[in-house]
Amino acid sequence: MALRAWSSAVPLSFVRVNAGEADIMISFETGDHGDSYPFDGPRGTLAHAFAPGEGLGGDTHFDNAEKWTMGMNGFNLFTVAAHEFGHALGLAHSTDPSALMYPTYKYQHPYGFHLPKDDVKGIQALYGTRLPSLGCSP
Ligand SMILES: [Ca+2]
Ligand SMILES: [Zn+2]
Ligand SMILES: [Zn+2]
Repeated sequence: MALRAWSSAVPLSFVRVNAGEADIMISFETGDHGDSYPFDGPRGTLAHAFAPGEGLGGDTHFDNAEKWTMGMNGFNLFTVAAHEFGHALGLAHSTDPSALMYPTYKYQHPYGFHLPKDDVKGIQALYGTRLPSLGCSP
């Protein structure tokens, strides 16, 4: 669902893969987990994702020490996943506080979620737009 937030804005389709080599491999990790970015226990770093590329590229790790929830207590998995998948797709942080790619955790309601304008602009700059343009010249 967190990936669909992005794919609704760009011509990408995502396949959910649990084994083998996927473009975006998702896992929950504890402490030092072999990628030279050890997690730090509760709070602090919640997750990280690697920009697209070979090997670790696109992989997304969640800190197993956090209290992950589907609601507003602890850290909402949808919120953090949506942010991290932005990185996995190649986006950097935004300075726009309303953006999903703003570096501070802010609960996002998963249902009826729409990708904020700044993120749509960012992802479309990388992957193009989903809707064909009408071909009007400016
Ligand atoms: Ca942590
Ligand atoms: Zn990691
Ligand atoms: Zn981030």
